[in-house]
Amino acid sequence: MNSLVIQRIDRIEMETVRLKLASPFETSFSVQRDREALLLKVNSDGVVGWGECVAGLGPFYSYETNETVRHIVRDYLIPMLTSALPATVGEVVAKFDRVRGHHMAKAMVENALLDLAARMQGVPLWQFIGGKPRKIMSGISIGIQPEAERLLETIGRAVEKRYGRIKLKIKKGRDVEVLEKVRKRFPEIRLMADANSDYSLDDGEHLKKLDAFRLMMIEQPLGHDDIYQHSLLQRNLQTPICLDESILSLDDARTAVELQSCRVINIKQGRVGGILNSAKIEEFCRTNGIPVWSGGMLETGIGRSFNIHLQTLPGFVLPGDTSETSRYFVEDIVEPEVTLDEEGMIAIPAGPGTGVTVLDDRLKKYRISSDVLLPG
Ligand code: OSB
Ligand code: MG
Repeated sequence: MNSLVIQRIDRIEMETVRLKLASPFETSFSVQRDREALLLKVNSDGVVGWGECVAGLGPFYSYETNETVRHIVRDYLIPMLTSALPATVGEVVAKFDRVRGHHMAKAMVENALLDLAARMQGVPLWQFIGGKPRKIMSGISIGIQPEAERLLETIGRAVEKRYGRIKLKIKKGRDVEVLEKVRKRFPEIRLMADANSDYSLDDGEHLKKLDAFRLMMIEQPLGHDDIYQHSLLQRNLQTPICLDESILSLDDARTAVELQSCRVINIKQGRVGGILNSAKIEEFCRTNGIPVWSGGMLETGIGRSFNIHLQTLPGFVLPGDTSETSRYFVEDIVEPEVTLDEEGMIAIPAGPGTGVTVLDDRLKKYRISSDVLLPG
């Protein structure tokens, strides 16, 4: 890990933007029509770094919300950051350990500092975190659709685009019949399902029916904070379980692997407290034969760029939830857009830091609030 020391931070701003989603995104826990994203802009000696928070408006995926993140960042993390300097990003993040939980808040600050430090050094983020330059595989996460025919059309377009795997959101009552239709129409695609904790152990017999559909994995079928019950379910399922919500740290990953609660882990850098923690989990999983992939949270181009750089680490051997920009938003706030090449792969944005540029006019157009945190 890179040891560049950040001497001082001159200015920190927290912004909120609201972007319209290209289409509503329905999961077992909510229907989302737009994305309200919290952004952090840090400035040191004229160099600017950006971070993005993956939290949502309400506490439905995790207990963190944009409002809890504003509070934790403003009242705890920024004071800890400024009193830690001069320091490396790793040293700053270590200070944040004193705050329990609130990983999404920590990740946003860490992201901005990593972007800043990599730009100060003039190197791309992948290099700064010890990755290898390579194209990134791309997967797509499709929300629950009101009509099966619409879903089949959407999958058809994704297959044409050459997405590396298709993930379908499922919930009770919207699972077996849907997957049956999809498998019938698309016998060969790499397919998986994400339940976002909609089931319980009592549904074990029902979930066994999913084994018939040759899914790559089923993501987070049981409790959002459960690891143990997933181990009981995994014993009776052929389909590999992938954990998302319940892996908040390296210790959680260790527990899950030890208990054999899953055979795959979804690493969302925001959920585990940032890129540095993600790299630790990636290394642990790689040395223990657990494939990982990078989850998404409908991030803008800022957050998405961190997910792209993260996937240059060697343990990311499965396509993640990193899709084309146009799949998410009518209009994004950064350049360049994420697009798939003819092979369905994503190129790492070139240039120092994340390599993406936040467009000032777009920021102004979509900004709903802005707060100067430093000088305070
Ligand atoms: O469970 O992976 C999830 C989006 C919001 C909250 C939770 C999840 C998701 C997705 C979308 O599946 C992933 C993406 O950004 O493409
Ligand atoms: Mg998930």
